[in-house]
Amino acid sequence: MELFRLLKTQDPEVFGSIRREFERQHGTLEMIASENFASPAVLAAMAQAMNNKYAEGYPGRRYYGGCAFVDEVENLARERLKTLFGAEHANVQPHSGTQANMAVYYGVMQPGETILAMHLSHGGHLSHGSPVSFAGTQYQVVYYTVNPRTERIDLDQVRDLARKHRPKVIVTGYSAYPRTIPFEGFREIADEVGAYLVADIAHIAGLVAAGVHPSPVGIAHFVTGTTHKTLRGPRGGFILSGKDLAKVVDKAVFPGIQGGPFMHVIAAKAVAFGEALKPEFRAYARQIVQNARTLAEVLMEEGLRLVSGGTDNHLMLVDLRPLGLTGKAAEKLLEEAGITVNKNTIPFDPEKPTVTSGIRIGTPALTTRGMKEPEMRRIGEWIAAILKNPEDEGLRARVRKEVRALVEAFPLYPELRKTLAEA
Ligand code: DSN
Repeated sequence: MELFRLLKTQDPEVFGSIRREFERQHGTLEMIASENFASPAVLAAMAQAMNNKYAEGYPGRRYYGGCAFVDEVENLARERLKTLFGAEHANVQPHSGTQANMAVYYGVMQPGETILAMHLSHGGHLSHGSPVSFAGTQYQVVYYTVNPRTERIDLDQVRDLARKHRPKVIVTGYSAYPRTIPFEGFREIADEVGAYLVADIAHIAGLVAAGVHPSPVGIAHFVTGTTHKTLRGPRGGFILSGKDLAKVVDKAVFPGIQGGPFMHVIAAKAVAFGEALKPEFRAYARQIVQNARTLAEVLMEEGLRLVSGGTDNHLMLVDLRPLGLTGKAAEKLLEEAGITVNKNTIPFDPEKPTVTSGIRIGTPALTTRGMKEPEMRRIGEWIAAILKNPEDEGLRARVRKEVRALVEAFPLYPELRKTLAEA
């Protein structure tokens, strides 16, 4: 790609960092549950002239001239997203999942009204009402938690809290919950107390699109999500709703909380939605879940404790307390061996969020590389061995070597990396 040569000539420092990041992604096992590898076509769609275009408003109703072609891509993105999820209305402008949630709250709530959401340390998200987020300072927040025995959502607790606090919005959908979400049960509770139900499918969007997780579309009033996790597109967000709430959504995104949309990213979203509509994507999403199940089985066979005893989706949470490790220490040990995960709180975690008692492990990115059950078995054994033997530096060095060999059998961005090397 000529573009890389141009960049190298003009700014060798930035070019160097980009090249090293490509090599890092190729050379390690990326198991952060929220990350993925967008296709070269998705990456290409962001490196183009639509970056330069202001297009406040919506297709056919812009506040700037010269929008004919950005209108084309935004219409494509909206139509493809609606088809993908069977939704009546789609807004593809949110810059992120947090912006998507912020827009929905802004659209239906006044400051000081109440959100009922899952506590952050039980799998929720900052934008669901953490005191350190806008959501926690603008709105009253009441938290539900997982059940301490099952470590799963407890709809009885959600119903009791909803009856007591009469929230304006109930949020379901999580960043660290390994089980299937009972969307219908949440909607019944929302209807009983007259609340709006928001389903944040940021993590599971690709699984929902492919039909390997139940869909909240047509159940929740609003469905928010991100495009870069299991959906494997550019970084960004989206909102789905029924036709009845289309105006609320669109006004809340622009002019409510955002200005000019990122049209180059919207072009890349259109490409990613097009990819997700292909039959291969369904097979990909099925494999993500099969890989997660296999990895969870191996970890448990090796004696590790998984929160809720396993997984139904793309991620799992390891409780490190029986091993005497913190999440912070485990993340570092695995990184030394070339395995990237993130420390994560577990339900009722006694540790601070910067330390934690758990790690979160996900399979979407490795599944994109083509890895399947045999690779998950090997990786699960490596992870367990490293966590059970934290003093063994030699073991980590040996696994690092094996990881290097494994990644060569599943090359990431081979053409792009070749072009970068030759630029
Ligand atoms: N940061 C994302 C995650 O890792 O789950 C959520 O926004």
